[in-house]
Amino acid sequence: VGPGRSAAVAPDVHPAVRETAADIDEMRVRGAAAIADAAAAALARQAAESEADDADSLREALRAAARELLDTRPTAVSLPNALRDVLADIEGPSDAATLREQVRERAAAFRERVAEAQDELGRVGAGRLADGDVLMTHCHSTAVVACVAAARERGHDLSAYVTETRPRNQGHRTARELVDLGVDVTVVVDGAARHFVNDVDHVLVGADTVAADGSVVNKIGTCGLAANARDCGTPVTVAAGTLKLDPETLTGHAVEIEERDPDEVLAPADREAIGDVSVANPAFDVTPPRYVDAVVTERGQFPPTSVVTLMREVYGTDPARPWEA
Ligand code: RI2
Repeated sequence: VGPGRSAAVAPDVHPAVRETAADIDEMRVRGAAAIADAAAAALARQAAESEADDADSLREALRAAARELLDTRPTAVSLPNALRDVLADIEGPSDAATLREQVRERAAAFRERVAEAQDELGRVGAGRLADGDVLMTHCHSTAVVACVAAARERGHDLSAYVTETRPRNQGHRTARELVDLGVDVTVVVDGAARHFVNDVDHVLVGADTVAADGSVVNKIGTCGLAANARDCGTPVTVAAGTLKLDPETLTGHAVEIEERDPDEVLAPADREAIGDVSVANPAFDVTPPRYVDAVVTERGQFPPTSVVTLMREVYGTDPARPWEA
């Protein structure tokens, strides 16, 4: 039983929800946008196939499913934001059939909006890129790839330094996708970022969460990269749709940084060979707004100091927690 997971979990959590939660937990589904999409799809399945035959039991099953999903990765706010959206107004319906249909419709609309937002964000981000530009990126972000794809559609030639992104090497996926888009890619070890950042026109990264003060929570190593970029005068652009804005940070909530398995860093045999060491494996770090030039969203680009206004517009000031009874 993990944090927030009640020992009295409703028995009606659909196996597909448990599978999705395991996929997110073990990073077979990863990247904040993909996590949100998978969570919405799982809730729709829960609503459609739950055995509950009255609205109250269905509500309880949906909340239990939402809590299972939430218990997976604590940092990506796209997950609670997806649950907020799909489960909005679940208190309303008085019969199970109406509630089922409501959740199905909301999940479908949410998934469509997320896909459209990504395309729009790509167009906004492409506006910052010029023909011949050299980028540097870290980890794998579908939002970053969308910006590059839109720039390529405009006929811009681009090259990119892609960091491996230890310990899970998500940079390999970025490299493959950028090569498929016709970008001239150079893969570098994470420690080489400072060596090359002076030669690039933009650092372009994604985000897992953006806080109300414009701080950007992204893959570990992003803050060092952004600080180095600032030192060299290289602009830092963060591609992050409004799904990444954490409305709870408006009310002072801090973003929890996920700590992952030490085995991702050192295999048990290596650890044994080294001797008595601890391993720390935070998945994310926090880049302060002073290192960020622009946050690119589907609603346009913003300086990090304007994120708070956008956040209020999108989520209001009192974010719901529909997974709580
Ligand atoms: P999109 C990833 O985290 C990276 O930190 C990436 O920048 C971010 O999610 C956003 O990804 P992880 O899931 O939503 O690999 O832009 O730990 O795809």
